[in-house]
Amino acid sequence: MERKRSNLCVAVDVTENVELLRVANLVGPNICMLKTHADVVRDYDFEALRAIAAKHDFLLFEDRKLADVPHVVLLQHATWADVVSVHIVSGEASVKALSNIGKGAFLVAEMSTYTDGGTTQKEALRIGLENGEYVSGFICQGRFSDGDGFVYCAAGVSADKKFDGLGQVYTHPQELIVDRGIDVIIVGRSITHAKDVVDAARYYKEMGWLAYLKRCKDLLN
Ligand code: S5P
Repeated sequence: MERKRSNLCVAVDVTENVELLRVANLVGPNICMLKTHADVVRDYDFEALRAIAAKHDFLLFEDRKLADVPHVVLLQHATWADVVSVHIVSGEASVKALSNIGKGAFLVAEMSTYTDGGTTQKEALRIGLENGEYVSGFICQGRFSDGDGFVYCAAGVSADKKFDGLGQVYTHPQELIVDRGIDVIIVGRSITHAKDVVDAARYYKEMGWLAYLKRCKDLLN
């Protein structure tokens, strides 16, 4: 994040590999991380994507949302990714099993479409603290712990939309970062479906980073 002065992750939800690589090249200079759903991409070529990630210096986050028993999540795991998302619905055993083969994980503690009022956050934090070498942070809608070294990431982010008509709920980047203590914003269609993808990525990168610096400054005062 510091190296690129960016706390922007772009969610590239497309079905063609050539389109994924095209968008990755366009947004690459402005992002710290790119999020994929590789299972929806036809002819997915992780080596080509890894080369673009190396060129533009960003991490690959495969949003697999692993949620099964240890034996199965070990088969499903995306070893090419720097970080994967993991649900905690099957308990700590699956996270522990993954920690033996994975590089990093974001535990899903809350979603943009649904919150259970904090129960899952509490359990995610407990599992995160127990498995701190593997768990890098959380997917959530707001920070729920301080001083633990975890990265708090939020999706369902847009500066101009509130809903997508299918159940997605959007929150403004400044509210998430300044008011709710989020570190990394995950922006999808507000960038990938913009008229000018490069301009949109630059816009969210600047807004996100300024909001992050403001929060850091507020913390020092
Ligand atoms: O709470 C969440 C967590 C995630 S990872 N809500 C989400 O929407 N996501 C993901 O972020 C979702 O899987 C999709 O890839 C992206 C949101 O895309 P957008 O086009 O709605 O911004």
